[in-house]
Amino acid sequence: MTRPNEIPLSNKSIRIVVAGCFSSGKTAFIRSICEPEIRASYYDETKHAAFKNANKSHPGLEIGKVVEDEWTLYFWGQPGAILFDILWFTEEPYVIEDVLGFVVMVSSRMPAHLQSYWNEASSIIDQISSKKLPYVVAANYQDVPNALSIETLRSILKIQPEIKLLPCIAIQKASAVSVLSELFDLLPDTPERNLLLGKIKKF
Ligand SMILES: Nc1nc2c(ncn2[C@@H]2O[C@H](COP(=O)(O)OP(=O)(O)OP(=O)(O)O)[C@@H](O)[C@H]2O)c(=O)[nH]1
Ligand SMILES: [Mg+2]
Repeated sequence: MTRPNEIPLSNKSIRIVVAGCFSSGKTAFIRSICEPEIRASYYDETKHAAFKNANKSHPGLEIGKVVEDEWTLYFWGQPGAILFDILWFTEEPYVIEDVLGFVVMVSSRMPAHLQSYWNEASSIIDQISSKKLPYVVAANYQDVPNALSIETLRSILKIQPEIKLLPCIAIQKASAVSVLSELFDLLPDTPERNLLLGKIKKF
């Protein structure tokens, strides 16, 4: 299994997991980075009777892909449906095998059910931090009126000062790319990392 000191850049096939609560902007983030190459596997609730009464969360796993010279970057969107939590919150090593790191999306909008939403967001951050892999937290929806500030979100979600909590507008490619660059900045300073980081900044 890959560990932070053994980053799989030499594999040329890299997996980055984009996690977060319902509607935190995971799909927007992946689309911004991967368009037009996204290969998403959503179910369309309007066409599948089984999902007719589900909330608007995408129940499917989504995977975006960017090919950059000899590297292929895969972006795995954590399905919003609670049903899939086992994929990410299990101790089974295969789930994070070859994962380079995580981007955790949190919404900067005032949630309707404050405490439960923030509890869920905190729990996702806790789970991911326990994986001992690099991760950044993206404070998404920074463009909406009355977006919560980075400082406020840090305090509400009790995110330690050493963890990167970054302003994000996932529907804007430059913003999503900047968050991704910050994740790569956490990797060991090797020529391969620097080459790939240079390429990512030009996405
Ligand atoms: N204004 C604005 N809209 C955003 C931003 N990020 C996402 N959205 C929009 O918010 C809605 C929900 O975003 P998604 O990317 O679908 O959220 P998600 O986390 O994938 O949602 P689920 O998969 O259902 O859990 C979509 O209509 C997005 O276009 C943002 O930073 N600013
Ligand atoms: Mg989604």
